This record gives sequence, C-alpha cells and structure tokens, in this order.
Amino acid sequence: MEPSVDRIAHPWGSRTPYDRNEPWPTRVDAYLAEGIEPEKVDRWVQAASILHSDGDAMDIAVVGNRIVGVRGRATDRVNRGRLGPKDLYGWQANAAPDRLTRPLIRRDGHLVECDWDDAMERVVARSKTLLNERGPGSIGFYTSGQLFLEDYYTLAVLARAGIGTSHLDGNTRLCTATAGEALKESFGCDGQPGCYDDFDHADVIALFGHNIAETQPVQWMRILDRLEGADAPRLVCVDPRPTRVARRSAVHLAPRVGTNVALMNALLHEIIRADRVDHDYVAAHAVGYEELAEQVRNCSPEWAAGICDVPAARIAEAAEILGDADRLTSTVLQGFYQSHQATAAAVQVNNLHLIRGMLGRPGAGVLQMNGQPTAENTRECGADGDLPGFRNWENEAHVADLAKVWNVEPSAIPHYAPPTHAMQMFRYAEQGSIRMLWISGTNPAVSLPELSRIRSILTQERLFVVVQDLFLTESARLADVVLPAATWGEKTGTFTNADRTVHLSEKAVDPPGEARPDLDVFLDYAARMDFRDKDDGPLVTWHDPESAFDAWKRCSAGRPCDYTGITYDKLRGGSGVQWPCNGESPDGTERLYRDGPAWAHPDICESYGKDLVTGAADGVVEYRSLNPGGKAMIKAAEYLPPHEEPSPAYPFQLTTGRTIYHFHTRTKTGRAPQLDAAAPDVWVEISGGDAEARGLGEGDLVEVTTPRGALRGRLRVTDIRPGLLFVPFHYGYWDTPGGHGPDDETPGRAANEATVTDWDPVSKQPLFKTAAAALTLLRHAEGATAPAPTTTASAPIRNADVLATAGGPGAYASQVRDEPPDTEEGGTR
Ligand SMILES: Nc1nc2c(c(=O)[nH]1)N[C@H]1C(S)=C(S)[C@@H](COP(=O)(O)OP(=O)(O)OC[C@H]3O[C@@H](n4cnc5c(=O)[nH]c(N)nc54)[C@H](O)[C@@H]3O)O[C@H]1N2
Ligand SMILES: Nc1nc2c(c(=O)[nH]1)N[C@H]1C(S)=C(S)[C@@H](COP(=O)(O)OP(=O)(O)OC[C@H]3O[C@@H](n4cnc5c(=O)[nH]c(N)nc54)[C@H](O)[C@@H]3O)O[C@H]1N2
Ligand SMILES: [Mo]
Repeated sequence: MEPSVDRIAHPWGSRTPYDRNEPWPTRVDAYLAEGIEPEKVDRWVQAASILHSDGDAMDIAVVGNRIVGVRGRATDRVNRGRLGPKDLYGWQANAAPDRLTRPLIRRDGHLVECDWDDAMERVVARSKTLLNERGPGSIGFYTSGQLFLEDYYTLAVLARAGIGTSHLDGNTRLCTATAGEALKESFGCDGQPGCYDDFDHADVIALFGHNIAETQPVQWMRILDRLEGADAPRLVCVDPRPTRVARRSAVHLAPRVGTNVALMNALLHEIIRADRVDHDYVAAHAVGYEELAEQVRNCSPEWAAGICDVPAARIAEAAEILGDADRLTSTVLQGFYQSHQATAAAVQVNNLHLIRGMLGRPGAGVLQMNGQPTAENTRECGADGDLPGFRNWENEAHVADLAKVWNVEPSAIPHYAPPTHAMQMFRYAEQGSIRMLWISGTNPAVSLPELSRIRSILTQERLFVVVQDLFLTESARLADVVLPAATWGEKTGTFTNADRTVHLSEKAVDPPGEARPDLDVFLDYAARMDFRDKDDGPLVTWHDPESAFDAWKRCSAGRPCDYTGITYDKLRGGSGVQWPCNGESPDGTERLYRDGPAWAHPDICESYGKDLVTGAADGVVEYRSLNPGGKAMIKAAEYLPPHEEPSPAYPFQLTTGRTIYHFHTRTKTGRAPQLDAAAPDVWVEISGGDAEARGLGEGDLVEVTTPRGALRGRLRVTDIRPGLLFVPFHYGYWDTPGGHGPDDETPGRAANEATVTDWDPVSKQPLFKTAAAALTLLRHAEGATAPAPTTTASAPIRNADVLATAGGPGAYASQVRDEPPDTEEGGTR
C-alpha cells in the first residue's frame, strides 16, 4: 500500500480487500498541515466527522491552540481508521479569516458589531413582546442536522415547554424526514433497523437513489474492499446518473426521475410472481401482505419500462438478484427522499425486506439513510416535528410521560395539532403569523427551494430573523441579529450517525473571538427568558454538555433510543456505541428487529401512520384495527406521475445533488483549499446525445431556466440519462469571489433558484430532485471546461479533452495498513 496518496485525485485511497463475513481491515488515514510532523503534535483530541452522516471517528491534531490535522480512529466500528476527502481537509475552515467573532445587530439597515448582552437582550426583548402580544405561535425555530445532541435537546425543551410553540423543525425536513417517516410507516417508530456491518455479510447490496461513493465515501471504501475480496457482493444501483456505484453494479437501473414507485412496484411484482417471498416471516411479523400483492399484481416490468424508461429485461434482472439474495442489504437516500412520492417509494424498500424476511440478521438489513452528521439527534431529541424520544404527540400517555420528565403540565407541551414542518413555517412567516424565526446551523437562503421566495420572506420588515452561524452566510446577511457560533473542534458534545452509533466529539481548541458554543447560547436564552417548570423551578436544569447529556438520558430512558447505558467516559478511547444501550444491552445494539418489530404496538408506536398517497393521517382507531398486535406494516402505494413534467417550453428534467468534495452550501468546504480547487464553481451535466442534438459541448456557458428562476454554469457532457440535467446545489452567491448577489441582473449559480416549492405529502420533504427546465446557450466554451470533477459521477464522456482532477502536493494524505501502536487509551493525550 502506498504510504501516502493524493486524496483529491484518489478520493477512496488504497484497497484493503477482505472476504465475506470477515472483519473489515483497518487503514488509518491522516492529513497534517504542511510542515507539521506527527512528533510536533501536542495533543490528539477525540472527535468524529460532521461533514456527512457516516460518523467517521477521528482524532484532531493540535499544536498550541491550533488545529493542524486529523487522523482516523482505527478502533471505531464505523470507519476502522479511514477518512474521506472532506474529513481530511475540511477542518481548515475552522481557522478561516472570515469567521464571525462578534455578534451583529441590524442598525439603520446595516449589520454592526455589538456585545453578547446587546444581542441576547434584543432577542429576549422581541421574544417577550411577541409572547405578550401574539402568543407562542408567533415564534419559530429552524435548526439543523449539524449541531450536537445536547444542543437539540436543550432547544426542544425551551421551544416546546418554555415558549410553548409547535413551530420547531430542522433542515432535517429537507434531508431525512422521509427516512424517519418511512420507518414509522413500516415499523411504527423511527430507528434504523440495520447497520454498516451488514456490508461485511451481504451477498447483494442495493442502493436506491444513493450515491454512497460520494456522500459516504468511507462506506464505499468498505464496499470496494469487499468487491476485491472472496465471495464479493453483487450491487444493484437505482440512479439516473453514472455514479461510481452505478459503474460497479451488476445491474444499474437509470430511471426517469420521479418514477421510483413504479420501478419499486415492478420489482416487488417480480419477486412475488417468482414467489421469492419468506411466507413464514411475513405471517409471523407483518400485516398488509395481501394488499401489496394486489397493488403490484399488474405492475409488470413491461408496464414499468414504459414509465421509467428502463428496459423491462433489466428490471427483471434486478428483481432476480434481489429475489435470490441470501443476505440483502439496502440503502435509500435522496434520489428517493426528495421526490413527490418520497415516503411511498422508501416504504417499498422496507416492503422488499419484509416480504423477503431480510431484517435483523448480519447482512440482512435496510438502511433508511441519514444525510447530515447529527440528523438522527434532531429527530430523536424532538428538534424536528416530533416529540423527544420518539414519543407520539397524539398519545396522551406519551405526552404525560414527557411532561413528567420535564416537570411541567402536559398542557404546557403543545400537542393539539401536528408539529409544524419547515416548509409550513416559512409559509407562516410569509403570511405573517410567525414574526420571529431563529435559524441555527443552516443556510436556507441557499438550501431551500425557490430562493427568490425565501429571500423575500427573510427580508420582510415585520419578521425578526436571528441567525446563529460561523460565517456571514447568505442567510446571515438577511438577519436582524447574527450570533457567532463555535463549532466542531471548539465545543464538546455527542452525536449519532446513520447506523445509531453515538460518538463523542471533544473540544480541541478555543473558538475564535467571542464565538460561543450553540449550547451556551441556548442556555443563556433559557436563563434570560426565565423559563420555569410547574414548581417554579428552572425548566432547564443543566449547565454544560455532560449535564445536558445526562438530562437527555433521563428523557430517553425506556424509549427505543435508550441512551441510559452511555456515558461520556464510555465513549472515550474506544469505539462509538450504538443505541439502544441500557442495562439489557450495555454494549449497545447492532441491529433492531431481530425478533420482529418491537415498537409498533398501538400503545407504544410513535405515529399512527398516514396514507402513502395523500398523506392523510390515520387515527388511533384505524391504527388499532390495522395493526392490533404491533407487527410490521406492509404498505402498498400506487404510482403517480411527477407534478412537473417536461413540456415544449421546458423540455428537460432537472435534478440536483452533490459532489464528493463539497458539503452543502460550502461554508466549510469552500474554505478548504484542496476541496475548493477540486470543484470551484457550479456546472450543468447533460448527456452526450442531448448535447450533440443541440450543438453543445463541454465547457459551453449555459443558462438553466424553470418557472421559478434561472442559474448559469458551464456544461459537462456525461453519461447521465438522456433528457436529464443535473446541477450540484453547493454554490451560493456570496461564498467565493465568483459568486454574486441575488440583486444582480444576471442569474446566479444556486440550483435552488430553479427548484420548486412542493413536498412529499407524507414526510413534507421538499422536491429537489424533479423539475422541468429549459436550457439555453449563452456562449461556446472557447477552450474552457466545466469546473466539475472527473473522478466522480460528473466524469466527462470518453475522449473528452478535460484535465483530470488532482490535488497536487498539498493534498497528500498518509494511509497506514496496520493499527498504529499508539492509538489507544483515551482520545486525548
Ligand atoms: N460529499 C458530500 N457528502 C454528503 C453531503 C454533501 O453535501 N456532500 N451531504 C450529506 C447529506 S446532508 C445528505 S442528505 C446525503 C445525500 O446523499 P445522496 O442522496 O447520496 O446524494 P444526492 O447527490 O443528493 O442524491 C443521490 C442521487 O440521487 C440521484 N437521483 C436524482 N433523482 C433521482 C430519482 O428520481 N430517482 C433515483 N432513483 N435517483 C435519483 C442523483 O442522480 C444522485 O446521484 O449526503 C451526505 N453526504
Ligand atoms: N437543490 C437542492 N437543495 C438541497 C438539497 C439538494 O439535494 N438539492 N439537499 C437538501 C439537504 S439533504 C440538506 S441536509 C440541506 C442542507 O442545507 P443547509 O443546512 O442550509 O446547508 P449547510 O451549508 O450545511 O448549512 C449549515 C450552516 O450551519 C453552519 N454551521 C456549521 N457548523 C455549525 C455549528 O456548529 N453551529 C452553528 N450555529 N452553525 C454551524 C454553517 O456555516 C452553514 O452556514 O440542503 C437541502 N437543499
Ligand atoms: Mo441532507
């Protein structure tokens, strides 16, 4: 194995092949700033990555009060030492010269520096006025999937029981609302059934709308390593783009976007037709099989071929592989979740596993993925639209139980209507019933759909906007108060990845200037607001991360996400721990549902479910009659066409997503030189056939227009499916000199200028993956090429004259096969 590799040119590093059912070998990746030798490092401080949901465990290298690099943790179950490109280089953004170091308030139209007292008093004064004049429904909180568990729990307590508002949601609504909802629909409760170790045992791995090679590169390394070992798995990939996953698959289905349910119904049709059904499992553990069989009876591969534009024979081939699998592991992500039938499609993957009895055993698992590093905690702490601990807001016993934990009256916890989802919160702000919006750890002026609308909402005079961030983002520029936050490496806390693994991330250095940890800001607000419990004691009784964690443990006790067996100390030194972790399973729990669903009983389920097609909520009576025994629920859904289909004026389908080198709106990765350089500006992907038919080629400057707006970028010709355009959504308008403000005459470069305000009726997750668009040439390339990577799904078609993406001397990272002798005994040394 090469001792060091340019991890921009070779994002997945070198292979450590292994055989089926063997443990994944370790490989410790490290990157230290130029001129820093390992011996010069003062301390290694334990942490985990917050640039995706994988939970890659790492140690932060510190010299003085400066972060100088990172190293993977060999002992961790998630990554066994490996790091992805964002993990390796992303930390450099912490020390960017334009970090916010002081609070800002808007005075005479301009944001000016002030001290914390001024800023907080302004927020508190507005909160109190609004509470008096308009009541709790005038205040909303829009948070993140990137803070820590301790932050969310505190926010949930103060928003629900302090303010008493039902307007609290996370950007997890854009991200993994469908994952949570699909799990509730099938298993009665959120909670990831499978785990990453399932990749070690599976003989078939199916990826549904999930570009794992780029979005969880470390798990892709694991799959690549298995592909080179004995008894390698076969991959099935459902994605309209030629991702690395697609290129390594036994079968790649590239459907027309927005047709996932048709495709899934055809796969289920074939599996049922060939009777690849585990009837014993179904009889013992599930209800609803007959309805599914009925629903998919006529959904033949030929039928789906006409809708999805995929050859029927390929669908049949995929069904055969899925039907023959002896241990099937599936993952689902945004290609399914950000669609008009998101939950309906994701639930069909659960159905596939239920009817094949592929749950709860090594290699037999479904991963309804998370995207953000801490999205799981947003959900379980109730900082999304749910109550903490996966409690059911419609179940009075659950509300009473939560009220006991918080020592408040049940009536103090709003539960008269469903908690407000983020898209609805922005609607209320637009209509004027929400008058204060506190945005923490998210950049909606780039990440929400239809940006011209979002800008006009956030700039309203009557709306008081608070933004808590590291940088003066597009959103912060529109705020009335900007609070400078400390982040990863500068604050301590825990978070939970997509396979329920909890990690501790410790403070390594001081934050810049007066920036404060999010927890301190929320605690400060709670204290200034003087929120009280029912005995007139303080509502929020904790004062630092560890005491916040202990408070959360009490709230999680006896719930599916039981943390009572976890302590900060237990998380130090070794591997992360998977919840539930309690007296019964002191070392955590690898897989849920070994003996069938455990949380679906009507008295304990998190939700009574919804109609998959309309989103209409079922009540407790319907739930009891459908599922009296608390089994898994097989829920069928008919296919409905996407809402916005191509037309003569907008002849293309438009989809959006990610590249391996950047994270979201690039506030961090745009400030890490190696990552920035690998993909410095937006581009537009088009198929060879479409380009040729229009006389277009690599590097041409084009405009993409939808009824909402337009964006400009250079064209990259790839093997994407014909009729489809792809635009990465990473590029806002202020983050680099190439960007320009939204008021300029020329269209910007943010994908969300073009996306639509619309959402899945069940999960309320917005539709970022389907729109109809027009494409116009602005000027030919004249030698320019698209600023798109060549190493990924955006690789140019063969023979294109494009320079290969590489990082050069500044991007070499070390990789060591054997466990380094000095890894253990606590993360901090
Ligand atoms: N490098 C990187 N990694 C990340 C992130 C990041 O910003 N950058 N973000 C993290 C977060 S928050 C998330 S949510 C995840 C997202 O991770 P992914 O879901 O893997 O990422 P996306 O690129 O949004 O979408 C995945 C794929 O969906 C495909 N797709 C589009 N439309 C359809 C469709 O109609 N049907 C099907 N079957 N597929 C379709 C696209 O071609 C794309 O390749 O990544 C996480 N990891
Ligand atoms: N078109 C299109 N749009 C999309 C998507 C898509 O696929 N296509 N994907 C959607 C998805 S899945 C997601 S998850 C969202 C992501 O959208 P956003 O959440 O808006 O994206 P980020 O850039 O991650 O924004 C996080 C913000 O938090 C700040 N931050 C980072 N760490 C901390 C911290 O510790 N404390 C505080 N207070 N702030 C911090 C960062 O500087 C940044 O400004 O985008 C969604 N939007
Ligand atoms: Mo996400």
